[in-house]
Formats: sequence, C-alpha cells, structure tokens
Amino acid sequence: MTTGQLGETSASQHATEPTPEEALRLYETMVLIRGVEERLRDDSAAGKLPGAVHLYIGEEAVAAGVCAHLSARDYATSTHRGHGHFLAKGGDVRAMMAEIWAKREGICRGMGGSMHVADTSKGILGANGIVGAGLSISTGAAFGAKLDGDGKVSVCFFGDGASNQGALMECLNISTLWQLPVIFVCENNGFSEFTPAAEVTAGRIADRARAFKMPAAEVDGNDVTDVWRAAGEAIGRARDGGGPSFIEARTYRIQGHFEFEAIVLGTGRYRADAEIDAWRQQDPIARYRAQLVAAGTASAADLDALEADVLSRVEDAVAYAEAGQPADPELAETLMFAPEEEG
Ligand SMILES: Cc1ncc(C[n+]2csc(CCOP(=O)(O)OP(=O)(O)O)c2C)c(N)n1
Repeated sequence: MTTGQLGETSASQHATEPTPEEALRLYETMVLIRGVEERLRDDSAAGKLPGAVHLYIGEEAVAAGVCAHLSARDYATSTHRGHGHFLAKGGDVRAMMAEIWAKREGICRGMGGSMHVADTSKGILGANGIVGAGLSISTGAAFGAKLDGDGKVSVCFFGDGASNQGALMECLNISTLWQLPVIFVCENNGFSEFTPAAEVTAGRIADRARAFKMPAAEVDGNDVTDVWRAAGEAIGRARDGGGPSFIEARTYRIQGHFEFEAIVLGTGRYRADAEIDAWRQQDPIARYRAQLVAAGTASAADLDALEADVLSRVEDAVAYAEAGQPADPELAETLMFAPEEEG
C-alpha cells in the first residue's frame, strides 16, 4: 500500500497482518474464484453457457481482500464482472453456477444470469449490467446502515471505466457530507471494454475522492495482503462512524472483456500479448501461495490439498447447474413486479 494516503482519523483497531487462519481463508477464496472462472471460461468456449460471461481472472485479490472484513449483515454492490464479489461475500457457489446456467435452482431462479447474481439475504445487492449503477445503490445502502446505527457498512466495487460516470461525484459528495459508512473500491484493471484507461481517464482516480477530503489509498490489487490491510482500515473507520473511504486497487484483467470478444474484435487488437504475459507474472494467487509457503503458514502439500478440495466444490456446482431445470419464463412478470394489493 502506498503509505500516508489514508486519513489520520481512524479510531478503529485494525491488524496489519492476517492471522494464519485468515491468510488461508484469503487464499481459499481466491482459489475458489479462480476455479469457478476457469471452468466458466472453458464451458463458455465449449458453447455450453446460455449467455456471455465477464471473467475476473487476475483480479481475485481485490474481492478476497476486501470481503474478508465483511459479514452477511454488511452490503456490497458489484459490477458486470461480479462472480468474484458474489463468492467472496459468501454467496453460494452452486446457486451462482445454476444462475449462470439459467436454471430454476439459480440464486435468482435463472432469470438474472451472470450479470445479475444477487443474494440480498447475505447483503449481496447484486451484479449489474449498468456501468456505475452500484455507486448510488451502495451509497443508499450506506445511508440505510447509518440510520440503523448498528455498525453495518456498504462496499461498492466498480471499475476504472465506471469512475468516469457522473454518479461517482454525487456519491462522493453526499457520502462525505453525511459521513456514510461506504467504501468505494475502484478495480483499476486498465481497460474499459477495449479502450485503455489512459485514453479515457484523466488524472489519478483516487484523487477524485481526495478532492472531497475523503481518505483514499492506492494499493497493489494483485497483493491480497495490501488490499486486505487497506480495506481493514477503511472498513474499521466506517464501522466506527468515521465516514467513507476510497480504495483504488491497481490490477489487470487477464481474460478478454467478455468471453467471445474475439468475435467482436475480428483481427483488431487493443493490447499486446507481452503485456498480458507480464501481468501473468504478477498473478495474485501464485504470489500469495509462494508467500504462504515461505512464511511457513502452510506447506505446498497443504495448499495442493486445499486447491483439490476447492476444485471438487466447483465440479459439484457445475454438476448441480447442469442437472437443474431450465428457468421458467412465466416468472418474468411475477419476479419483476410486486403483486397488486387487494381492494
Ligand atoms: C451505463 C453503461 N454504459 C456503457 C455500458 C457498456 N459497457 C459495458 S462494460 C463497459 C466497460 C466498463 O469498464 P470498467 O468499469 O473499467 O469495468 P471492467 O469491465 O474493466 O471490469 C462498458 C462501457 C454499460 N453497460 N452501461
């Protein structure tokens, strides 16, 4: 984490290192997200999925590091690239997989699909196909949390592209003015669809928050400990009534904007293979695995066993989704509108 950038006002106690148990949970969360995303990548390529998927491969440390500090009572809003946020926030992998496969057993009964996975019972306010829509939803949830007065917080994940939406300014303004318990987490993966951030995004994204005197940190989004530390500080401050914070996590999207982007791009290219390869060397999971082994937190064999266990959960989720019943289109009306009240 770049030091000295978070505000001085935090009254909360926050640890600077995860305990061994917390460290293994961070690793497990990242491995679960990666396992799901790689399986979706393969099933998408095989033509098995009913729609497009936007994958989070390479960005897992952000969701894992932030959500490790949240409970089901807290809120989180997500993006069109939302599987990782859903899983890190405690969403059920079977129910998410069935949703992506458009099955009745899905978390939204198969009517939402990949870009709308949500589970309000766990504070997962939803992935969202509208870029930047989570900003206002999260800020509203934080307002509700503040009125409840019971220490809940709201986290908003959004991309560098979304940081150019006007709604960000409105939300930075009102959350500062009303000292709302919201944490804005910008996942700066360098691209908005096929446009490099440098072509459409002026200045440093975190500076937008600093203009409101909001505590802002810029972290290595491929270093789960760095993310975890900044998030712990920001979330602790919000829980203690210290108001909003902003975290810009610098990371990289290894997969395309969405699977099948090659069909849209044809022979067009928007990034070099060498750039992707360079970022593969910064893989957040491989980096953390090496650190855990070097620190003696776990042996390579322990981590192999953990990975095998997680992958069997992914296989189980796919089998569950495949065996499910197709979504019922008749539900569209009843799920969309509240029933008319009698009299
Ligand atoms: C309001 C709105 N404008 C445009 C789009 C089309 N669109 C979908 S994803 C995307 C790029 C978003 O980039 P970013 O916020 O950086 O997220 P990333 O895909 O990099 O995770 C755009 C422009 C949209 N879905 N919604």
